[in-house]
Formats: sequence, C-alpha cells, structure tokens
Amino acid sequence: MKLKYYFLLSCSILFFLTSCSDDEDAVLPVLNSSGLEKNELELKLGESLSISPKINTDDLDYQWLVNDKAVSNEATYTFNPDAVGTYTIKFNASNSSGSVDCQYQIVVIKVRTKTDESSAYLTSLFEYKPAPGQFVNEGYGLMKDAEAILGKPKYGLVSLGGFGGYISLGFDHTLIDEEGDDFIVYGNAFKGSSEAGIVMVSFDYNGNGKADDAWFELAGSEYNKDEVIHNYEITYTNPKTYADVPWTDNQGNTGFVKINDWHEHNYYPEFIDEQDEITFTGTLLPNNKGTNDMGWIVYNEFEKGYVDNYSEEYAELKGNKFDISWAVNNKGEKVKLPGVDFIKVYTAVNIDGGILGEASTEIMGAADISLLEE
Ligand SMILES: [Ca+2]
Ligand SMILES: [Ca+2]
Ligand SMILES: [Ca+2]
Repeated sequence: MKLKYYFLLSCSILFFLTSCSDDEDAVLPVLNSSGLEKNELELKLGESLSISPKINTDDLDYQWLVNDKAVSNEATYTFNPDAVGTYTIKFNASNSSGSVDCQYQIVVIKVRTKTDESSAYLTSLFEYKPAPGQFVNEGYGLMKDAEAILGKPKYGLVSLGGFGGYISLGFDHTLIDEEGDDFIVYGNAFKGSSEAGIVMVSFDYNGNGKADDAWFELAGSEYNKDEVIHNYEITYTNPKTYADVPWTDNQGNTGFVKINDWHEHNYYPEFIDEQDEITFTGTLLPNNKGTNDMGWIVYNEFEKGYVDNYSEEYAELKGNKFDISWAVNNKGEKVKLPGVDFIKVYTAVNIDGGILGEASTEIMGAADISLLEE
C-alpha cells in the first residue's frame, strides 16, 4: 500500500533563540500531544474530525492550514471535508518565546453504503480485454458477451482467453470486508475443467466512480507456493489472420496459442486498441493440466481462491467464494481496504490444452454474499 494512504504526523518545537522578546514572561510552548491518538487515519466523507493539540500553555496564537490555506485561529480545529482526497493539515501555535507545529495527513474516502435498493450483482463493466483464445472474436468473446454477465447470472458467459486476459467490473455499492467470505464469482467449471482465474480488488479512493485506482490481488491457496511465478509477463503478437498466435514471456519461453478446426478466425482480440501486440502481467499459477483414467486431458482444481475453479464449494454454488481480507499488495503484504468497489478477473494459467484449445477462464457474473437470500 502506498504511503499516501497513511496518516502521517510530524510535530516540532521551534525556539526563537535569536528573537528579541518583549514579553520575558511568555512560557516556552511544549507540545504534550498532537491531539490525535492514532498514527494512521482515513476519514469517511460525511464524518468530521476534531483535533486538539495539548500544549503546556494557553498564551498562544494559533493557526491552522488545510492544503496551505488558512482555515482557523482557534485552539481546536474541526475538519469537515466536502470532497474525497488527501489533505495535509498543518497546525502552528506560537508566542514570543517559541512555537510548536504539527502536520497531519488525512485521506478522505467515500464508501457507497449498501441500501435496500442495492443489487447483489454486478452493475458495471469497465473493461474487457481478453488475451488471444479460440472463443475471442466469436460467441463468448465479444464485448456484448462481457456485458451479458451483468446482473443476475442466467446464460451470459464471457471468456478471458489465455494468460492475462481480463475483465474489470463493478457493483452499485461498496462491498465491505465482513467476517468470512464476501463475494462469489460464477464460472463454468466442472470436475476436470478448472481454468483458474485470479481476482483483483480495488477501492474507489479518488471517488470518481471509475476503476482507475490501485488493484490488489486476492491471494488464493497457491500464492506462496514455489511453482507460482509472480510478476509474470507475456506478450502476444497479432498474426492478423486465422493462424497460431505467437507469444514470448519474461521467463525466456516462447510458444503459441494454437488454432483448431472448430474456431476458424483470428484468435487475437480484434476489438482492442493494441492491434500489433499486447502484453499482460500477473501471477502465473502452476500448470494444472493432467490426464484422467480415460486418458483425456483434464485441468485439475486448485484448493481455494480462484475463479472458474472446481474447488470444494463449486458444485453447490456454481461459483467460487472470495474474502476481501485476502488482499495483498505487490510485495505480498496484507492490505486492509475500506471496501471493494471494483473487481478484476484475469486468466492465471498459460496452458495449451491440445485438442481443448488454450485454457481460459470463463465468468458468468458475481454477487455480494451479504445481499444474497439465505
Ligand atoms: Ca471477509
Ligand atoms: Ca476511481
Ligand atoms: Ca471454464
């Protein structure tokens, strides 16, 4: 998590050693307390915050500044912001003997509290950018398919193509990290067909309603395993025809998303801006391809924490459960978010399934567990 999300506090005392004081009796001000107990702070829009620094004397001139603009000359300041953002509040108190000052940094956030009208299901599509795949540019791999997964899941289904292909989506309220699992993402997995996708989550820190804030991965069961490659990067080149799609990765490997006879068209997404090549980055899960007793290719399930993955809960839910508290930053450190406004899902395996085509995560929708009927 970036430092700017933390409340920063620094205080100091300045002695007027060189000044010629008229008032020999003024008590040198000493700051006993900054006025706030916690050393980190996020304030929700609509809430106010009173700051009362504790100083050893009352004989002082006070000055408060918010983002360098003078706002008060009282001993106590009540901060009552009317917009989200990061605010620097400065406090200074002085007399003829010296001065004390403090600086506070406060991040004001807007949480869209759920109401009786809130939908349990996805309401916004922000971006759909699949990696090359057999369903891309046809049924299940067009923008209209991405739109079809909004609302209550019915038959809508969208494919994300090979590794890295993603979709970003939103709810009409902020999902709060409650006890246990918080939301479900629906897929089309079945026993032997786990085409795992990773979920990333984001809070609308800048309050603009757009998914343009920092993303955090929800660490699933494989996250800390040796076979997992973090910061994996793959670049696909557009063949601009019905032909194998070449790729290179940052591990020194090359390969192809191979065409098959059932999908006779270009597999590279023709509706995205990047029409020569595209690079995706993310966490690469271990290759889960195997064969069953009949000799057929299967994709074995991972334990927990992935989309389109036949984990324990899948048979009953037709989806996978996620807990916001699994969020980690890009160093793998736990992150505490005020909530989740946006989710992003990407295909997290890079597997050529032979006759099955490339492994690609599919999604049918998502739901806030707290709003589902028991
Ligand atoms: Ca939770
Ligand atoms: Ca935003
Ligand atoms: Ca699937």
